[in-house]
Amino acid sequence: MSRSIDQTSPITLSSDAIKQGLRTRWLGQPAIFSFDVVESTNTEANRLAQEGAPEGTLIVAEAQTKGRGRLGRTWVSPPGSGLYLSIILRPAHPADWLPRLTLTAGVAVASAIRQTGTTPQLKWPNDILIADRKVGGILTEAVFDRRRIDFALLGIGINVNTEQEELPVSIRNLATSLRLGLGKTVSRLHLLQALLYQFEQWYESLNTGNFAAILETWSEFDTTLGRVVEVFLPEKKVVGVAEALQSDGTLLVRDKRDHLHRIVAGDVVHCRLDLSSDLKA
Ligand code: BT5
Repeated sequence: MSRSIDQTSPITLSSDAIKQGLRTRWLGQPAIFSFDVVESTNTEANRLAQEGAPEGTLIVAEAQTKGRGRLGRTWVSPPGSGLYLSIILRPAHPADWLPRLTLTAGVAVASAIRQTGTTPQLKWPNDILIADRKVGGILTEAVFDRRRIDFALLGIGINVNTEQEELPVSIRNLATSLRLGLGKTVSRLHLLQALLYQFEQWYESLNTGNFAAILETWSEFDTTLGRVVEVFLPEKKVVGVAEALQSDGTLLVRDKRDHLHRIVAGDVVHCRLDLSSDLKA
């Protein structure tokens, strides 16, 4: 079902344009909200979900003025060159299921990007990279009713045709775009449609209990396992070798004292390999 994605489509991501050729069964089918500019598509999604918007509602924007990453960080969202979207989901699961959603979305994003002609890497838990530079990120947020998920907001940002100059100097050396990686313009519309199709398929695998298949595909794109990593947790920092993914998607990191740390969510920095000698010291 692989389809090449090139620039032959309209420039803007109107809901009509997105619907045409969209091959999903439910994702984007209840409604697509397409904005020129919003503070954050996740903020819009939250508002709509609070008002009762059903699972599969899609929010897309040409630009964000307060695009956000995790832990209050910013997602730089210049107009017209990237994809900025949020999907409303209503999974009937407890809170500790959410990390699986982030990994599932990573597999969907990576699979869709692969159709543009480049194979991206996934950095645990939420980064999409090309040649070790960040090309996209996933932000999973949720509202809970007691300990169960009332709704989840899956936010995805991808630098598609973004030029270096559109990114602040502070992240220029860490970030890239599909256009910069491939040397050609990519259709945001076709990439979005491919991504929605991929996500719907993988989300159904997740819901039918086939997370193992998702982890297996995640591992094909993985760039974290086997590396020396620093993991920043709220209360401490763990330095060690990223050894394995557990069946629930958590990361196992072995430190130099041979202790295994189970990382549920955290900020992971890939270290240069020469740090591994420190670990063995
Ligand atoms: C993420 O956070 O990577 C999640 C990004 C999710 C963005 C989408 S866009 C649609 C939806 N609506 C939103 O408001 N957000 C979601 P995190 O792992 O915390 O990474 C944030 C870091 O990535 C920043 O601190 C920068 O270092 C870097 N960064 C920011 N903008 C970037 C960009 N455009 N390209 C590459 N790196 C970027």
